[in-house]
Formats: sequence, structure tokens, C-alpha cells
Amino acid sequence: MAYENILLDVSNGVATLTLNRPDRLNAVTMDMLEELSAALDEVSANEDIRALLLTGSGRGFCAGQDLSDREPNPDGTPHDLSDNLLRGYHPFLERLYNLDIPTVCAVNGVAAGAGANIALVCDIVIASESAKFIQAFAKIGLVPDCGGTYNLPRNIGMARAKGMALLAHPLSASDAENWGLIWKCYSDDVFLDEAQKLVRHLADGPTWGLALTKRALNASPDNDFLSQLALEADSQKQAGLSDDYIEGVTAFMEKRAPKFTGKKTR
Ligand code: T3D
Repeated sequence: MAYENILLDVSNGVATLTLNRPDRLNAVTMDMLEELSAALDEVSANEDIRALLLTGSGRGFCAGQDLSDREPNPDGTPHDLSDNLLRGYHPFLERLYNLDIPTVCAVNGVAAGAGANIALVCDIVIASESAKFIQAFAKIGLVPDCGGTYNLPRNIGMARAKGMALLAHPLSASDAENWGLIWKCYSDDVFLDEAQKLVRHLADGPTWGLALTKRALNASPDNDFLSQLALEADSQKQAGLSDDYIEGVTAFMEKRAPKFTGKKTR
């Protein structure tokens, strides 16, 4: 599929997906959402891809829903906004959440509304120090979506989640790191290099073990302790059957760096 609103680059086991409407701070349209879902289908189908980097072109990461991407209904009735979510955002977010490779979001500039919450669906979120996170929904009378009401209280606690959602104040990248909303904030001059290093490290990792790890962590908030122990045992059983487990232990014994292949089973 030819993409007009995003860029997809695949090289050396890394897929880089770039939101590409810089003059609109990469605000999301229905066309962009269709392209994002199609791009993630391409990524899932390619077994050589072992990590995904999501970022934005230009000075912003993503300003959320494009507020101009909607013709008025001819009869003057209001739009059903759940339609956009169910048909466009959710299929994309479900693919992103369930991807069996590590996903890194490099928030290169402002992340507002749906843009902020799309970032939080990735496994590891880093930001440049000039980036900011805005739950912009309250400014226009809407409700945080794209998993915001799920991820915010889990990442930063209810008090801060409610502050962000009800006030819609911008949160700096350094505060986002200090609050545990994201993994790390980097100064603007090293940000891109750090993003590349991080995704390279993950792409060279034991892909199947990492997939099982993210599945277990994703399941954790909804499990009790004993269910999670059972899930860990099953995950470890599967990881223990991989070439990468043998390679990891062998490399340790031989005091050398492991060379993981990402293969699922021996
Ligand atoms: O509606 C549904 O389908 C339901 C789903 C909703 C999900 C949502 O995401 S709702 C929240 C939507 N997003 C917002 O409300 C954020 C709107 N944008 C802003 O508040 C500001 O642009 C920012 C704080 C993000 C950045 O401010 P600043 O000063 O750095 O940039 P700017 O000058 O405001 O924006 C630059 C251009 O991008 C500007 O266009 P212009 O004047 O140069 O022609 C601006 O209009 C455009 N732009 C920014 N955000 C959007 C946008 N155009 C359309 N939609 C946007 N969301």
C-alpha cells in the first residue's frame, strides 16, 4: 500500500513508522488511521522485523484528532464521535498493543489529545526535553480516549491522572519522566541518537522472550497474584524452548555477548 500520511521504513530488523503531516503537527485523520493499521499489518507479517519505532516528522509528535477532518452532516445532526474511534483509532491501537515485538515511541515534540495517548500504548516511551504531553480533551469538551483513562491512572496514579485530564495543562517531558508517565527524557541534541540506540538494542534482543514479557506485563493489571504466577510459569516454559535462551546461557558461560536470532523455538 502506498502511504500519504505516514512513512514506513524497514531496515536491519527495525521498522520506523513516522506520522507525516508536519504542517498540522501530525494531527490524525481517518486516512492516516487506515494507513497506520495497514502499516502495522505489514510489520506483523514480516518476521525479519524485531522492533518498531514510532515518531513524528517536524516539530511535533502528534496534535491528536485533526479537528478539521470532518464535513458537517447534511441534515445538521451532530456526528457520533464513537464511530471515528471504533472504525479508525481502535483497530490501530489494538494492533499496536498486541504487536509481538517491542515498540518504542520517540515523542519528538508536542503530544496532545489522542496523540499523547497513542504514545502511551507503546512499550517504551521516550521524549525530547522540548516535548510536552497534553490531555487536551477538556479544552474542547471531550473525554480522554485512545486508552488514556486506562493508562494514565496505571502509570502515574489517580491524583495525577485526574489533574492531567481535568485541567488539560501541558506536562513537560522531564516531569513526565519524574512522574513515571514515560521511560526517559533526553536533551534535544542527543534524543534521536538515543532513540536509535534503544530500538537497535531491542531489535538485537531475544524477540520471543521479549514478546512473552510484554504479554505478561500487559496482562498483569487485570490478574490476581496467583493467576500472574501461573502466567509467568507458562511464559517461562515457552521462552525456555527458544534458541535465544540456549544462546543467552551459552554466551554467559563463555563470557561473551549473546547473538540472539529472535527465533521462537528450537
Ligand atoms: O473527534 C473525534 O473523532 C474524537 C476523537 C478525539 C481525539 C482527540 O485527539 S481530541 C483532541 C484534539 N486535539 C486538540 O485539541 C489539540 C489542538 N491543538 C493544540 O492545542 C495546539 O495546536 C498544540 C498545543 C498541540 C500546539 O500548539 P502550537 O502553538 O505549538 O501550534 P499551533 O500553532 O497551534 O499549531 C500549528 C498548526 O497545526 C496550526 O495550523 P496553522 O495555523 O499553522 O494553519 C494549527 O491549527 C494546526 N493544528 C494543531 N493541532 C491541530 C491542528 N489542526 C487540526 N487539528 C488539530 N488537532
